[in-house]
Parts: sequence; structure tokens; C-alpha cells
Amino acid sequence: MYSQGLIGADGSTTETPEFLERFQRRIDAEEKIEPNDAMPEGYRRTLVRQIGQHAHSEIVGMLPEGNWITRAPSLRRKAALLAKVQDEGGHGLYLYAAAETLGVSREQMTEELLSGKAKYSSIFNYPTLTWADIGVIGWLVDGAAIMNQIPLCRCSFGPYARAMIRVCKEESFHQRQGYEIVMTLAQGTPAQKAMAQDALNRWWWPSIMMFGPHDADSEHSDQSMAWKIKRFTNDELRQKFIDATVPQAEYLDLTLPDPDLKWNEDKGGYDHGPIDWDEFWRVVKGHGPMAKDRIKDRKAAWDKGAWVREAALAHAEKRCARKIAAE
Ligand code: FAQ
Repeated sequence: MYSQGLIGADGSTTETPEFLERFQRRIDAEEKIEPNDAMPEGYRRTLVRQIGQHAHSEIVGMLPEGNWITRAPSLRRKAALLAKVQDEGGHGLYLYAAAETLGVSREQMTEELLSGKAKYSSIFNYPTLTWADIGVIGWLVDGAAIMNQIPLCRCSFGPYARAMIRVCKEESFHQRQGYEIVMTLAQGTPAQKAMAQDALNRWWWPSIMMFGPHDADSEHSDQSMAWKIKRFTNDELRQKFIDATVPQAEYLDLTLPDPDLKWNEDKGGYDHGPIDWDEFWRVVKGHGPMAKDRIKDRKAAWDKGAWVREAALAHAEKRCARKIAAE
């Protein structure tokens, strides 16, 4: 047995170099880390932060689309949108469950979201103004989510990696339903095509920003890559997404709102124009156009659900007491 080290009352760690080296060797050998395994406190905290934020994003991400369920243009579209929004709720639940294996409770995570301490994806702070936004969210936002999440299926932390496998399958379906909505509009009347173009103009840059800051400004990337939580950097994933999406927009005969978008033969990918990082950080810091509404709606849902949580807990306690009495 080797010594692991100590965690101080202030959260500081004194993990032995021997322990850290042994842990890194497991990571380098592509072993999965499971909840009961010894792990550096920084690894645990990074995962709680990332998985928690990911879970919040899935749950808050239900709101912009939920806004259109009652206004979907046909029964078929309504059924598909309902199923999609429900899937996102399921993704949030798998992710909260994965984070809970690291010793954090769902109540704690929710309180951090509602107090503004925990983040959720910047993309969900924008409004859904027309039906075309629902198509573009499926195409671009789910498309970006897939690009980011496929590598997370190989994340070194077992419960997160396993949750991602099912999530990615469902996100692929979402991406296709979104693309099909946009294709229908783009091939429809001039007014429908203009609506699709307008939605694309508004969602393109926020989708590009979803991948996070440029690598040089990404605080966590180096350590997360070393721990194989992340397998690609923010810029690498952003580039893959742009390269995959440009031909899709060309096929739809829609224009991506970036005059600097140009194929670069030498790098074998597209160059793009400058990203408005001031806007990104404003949104991330809670000043996005819909930020107040999103948190207000989440708080209302959490408060309204209190009686369900209390009833479930009382039921579980009763069952437990009966079981103990019978033993
Ligand atoms: N929004 O050092 P990095 C979906 C923060 S799910 C807000 O690069 P990291 C499904 C970052 O947290 C979408 N904050 O950080 C769906 C950090 O702040 P912190 C969510 C952002 O963790 C579709 C700081 O900036 N997906 O869409 C963002 O190494 C349709 C420095 O950044 C995930 O969460 C941002 N965009 O890399 C649902 C995937 N970017 O925490 C409904 C898992 C960065 O120190 C409808 N997460 N920040 O306070 C990840 O892959 C990573 O966490 C990144 C950020 C890539 C998001």
C-alpha cells in the first residue's frame, strides 16, 4: 500500500509524489478510474465542476426549446420536439448521477447553479425567436455538443464516459432532426428560407463559442488533457466542427455569417474570422440576454418540485425502516 496524502480543512492537498505518479501511470495506461478508486483531489474537483456544469447545461438547455413545444408547426414536429426536450432532461439526470458518485449531492449542485457559482453553457442564454431557431439549435448546438462529447466517451472517469455513450447516440438523432427542419425551411418559400438564414446568422457565432476560450486562454485544458478527461483542446474541436458544418451549409444554400471563412489548403481546414470574446465572457459571467429568465425558471421548477423530493424521501425512509424492522 502506498500513502495517498491528506486533504486540509481549507481543501488544500498534500498528495505524495508517489501517489500522483501511480495515478498518472493508470491514466497513461488507459485504465478507467472508478468512483471508489483513490484519486487526486484536483482530478475529483475537475470532474465535479465539468460534469456538474454539463448536467446544468442539459437541464437549462430544455428551456429555449421547451418554449416552442406549444407552437410547433405540426403534430409530427411537436412529437419530435417533445421527445428531444425529454431526452435532454434524461441526459441531465445521468450526468447528475455520475457527479454524485464523486461525493457531491444534487442539492449542492443545484444550489450552486441557482446562486450563479456553477456555470452552464453560454449557448443557452440566447432567445429562440422563431421556429427556425429550433432547427438551427438541433443542427448547430447538438452538432457542436456531439463534436465535444464523442471524445468524452473515452474520458478516463468511468461513469462519465459510460453516460456519454447513450447521450451521444441521442444527440445524433437530435442533430439530424434539426438539420431536417432547416432543410425543409431552406427549400420552402422565400420567407421560410429567409427565416432559416436569420436563425443561422444569430446562432453561428454563439455555437462557435460553445467550445470555450482559445487554447492559450483555457485555464483547465492542459491538466484535463493530461488526466485524459479532455481528449482534444477547445480549438481542435472548434476546428473540426467548422470543417464539418461548412459543407452542410453549402448543401442548404445558406450563408454562414463569417466573411473570413476560407478553405486553407496548408492546414487542411477552414480559417475563420475573429471571435467576439468580450461577448462570450459577458455571457459566461451571467449577463447573457436570457440569463435572468433561465435562472428564474430553473428556481421556480426546483421550488415547485420540493414536495416531490420530500415525498420520495419520506417513502424511501419508510421502506428502509420496514426493511430494518423485518431483519
Ligand atoms: N459556456 O479552461 P476552460 C448540450 C468556462 S451540452 C460557459 O477551457 P474546460 C446539449 C469554463 O467552465 C453543452 N462557460 O474550461 C444540448 C471555465 O470556467 P470555470 C455543454 C464556459 O472545462 C443541446 C472557463 O470558462 N457541454 O449542448 C464555456 O477545460 C441542445 C475556462 O474554460 C458540456 O458541458 C461555455 N461555452 O473546457 C442540450 C461538455 N466554455 O469552470 C439542449 C462538457 C468554457 O473554471 C439542447 N464540458 N467555459 O469557472 C467540456 O467539454 C468543457 O468543460 C468545456 C470547457 C469545453 C465546455
